Amino acid sequence: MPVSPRRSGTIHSDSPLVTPEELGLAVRNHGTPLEALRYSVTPIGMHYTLCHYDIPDVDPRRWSLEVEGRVRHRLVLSLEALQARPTMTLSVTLECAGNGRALLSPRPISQPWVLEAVGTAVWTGTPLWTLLGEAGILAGAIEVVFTGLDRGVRDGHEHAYAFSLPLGEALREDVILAHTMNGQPLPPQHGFPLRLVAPGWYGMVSVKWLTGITVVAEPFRGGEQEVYWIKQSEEDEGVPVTRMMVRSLMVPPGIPDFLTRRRFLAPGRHIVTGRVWSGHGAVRSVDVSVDGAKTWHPAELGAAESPVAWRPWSHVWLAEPGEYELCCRASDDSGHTQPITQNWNVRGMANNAVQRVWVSVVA
Ligand SMILES: Nc1nc2c(c(=O)[nH]1)N[C@H]1C(S)=C(S)[C@@H](COP(=O)(O)O)O[C@H]1N2
Ligand SMILES: [Mo]
Repeated sequence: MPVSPRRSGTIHSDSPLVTPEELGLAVRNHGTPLEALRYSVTPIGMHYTLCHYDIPDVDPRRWSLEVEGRVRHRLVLSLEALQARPTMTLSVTLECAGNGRALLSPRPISQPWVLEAVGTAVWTGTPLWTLLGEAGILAGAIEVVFTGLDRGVRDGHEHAYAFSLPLGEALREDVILAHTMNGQPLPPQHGFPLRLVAPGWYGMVSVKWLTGITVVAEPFRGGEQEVYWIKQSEEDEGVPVTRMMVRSLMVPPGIPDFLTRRRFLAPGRHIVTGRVWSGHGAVRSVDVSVDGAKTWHPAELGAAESPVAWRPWSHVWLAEPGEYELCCRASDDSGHTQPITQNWNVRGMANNAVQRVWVSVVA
């Protein structure tokens, strides 16, 4: 019995074999290959993508964005009107809250991310706070709900993809209504013609195919919001998934075995490289281990393209013949350090445990 019976929520599996449903999701939603961590800006097509339902077919001439709810003036904007507004451009690292989920045991059955659900793009669009300012926020407003054009069914309920931000977070100067990704119109899978980009937060709130912005006076519990809770059990009240936990990843060194991805490397001096980011403040350090997280060596940190984009790191490794388990571990200014073992939770959210890469150094 690989799959445990469904109680009220998420199904889990102790089996190393993925289910046909997980395979179906994995082929629709691809990750960023880890060797692409070499690019400070992930090329379009290599950037991970997650679409819960189907990618909607959007006619940009008929599409519009509506701003409504607890606002003085309801606004309806065409794509042309949005493109004509003042723009900002920012490099932003987005990570899916489910990144690392498939490494948990038992594994929550959902999109089976290993470690590749992260990427950095240069987003251009109009700052959200200016639009909310024009609409005029009324007293009592506490959250802003973002609704996409895509619809689906979850636990028997049909709904549009929607997610909210607390009002204060929505009014931050770096939140973008983006129509351009890496200098090109948004590709269909990344939200054409318009998406939200909320830097520092896990990806679920950066709503694609955005069509509605609703300012509300009650906590929003619709759309996908209920899914994004960190709970120890189905009965646990839990805490909402919000900003990205600190994480570092390395480009696996050497060359891989086709199936196992175990690495092979010649002895000598190697520069191990990777990227590091956090949604909870500046990154403080990255450490590298070659003995499976027993001993650590500080890595060198490079500069980020923006305060909300990942930073490069590197570490010189004098590799002698033998078997190694490489790990990287980061800390941020909020006092968080990546855990060495998994922090399990029911839905497999925000698992930022250290990456492990097995390397054979052979002449
Ligand atoms: N409308 C809509 N927006 C969405 C999603 C979705 O399925 N529908 N997926 C979310 C999730 S879970 C993530 S991690 C990011 C992924 O963005 P990307 O596909 O551009 O990398 O988009 C978010 N925005
Ligand atoms: Mo996600």
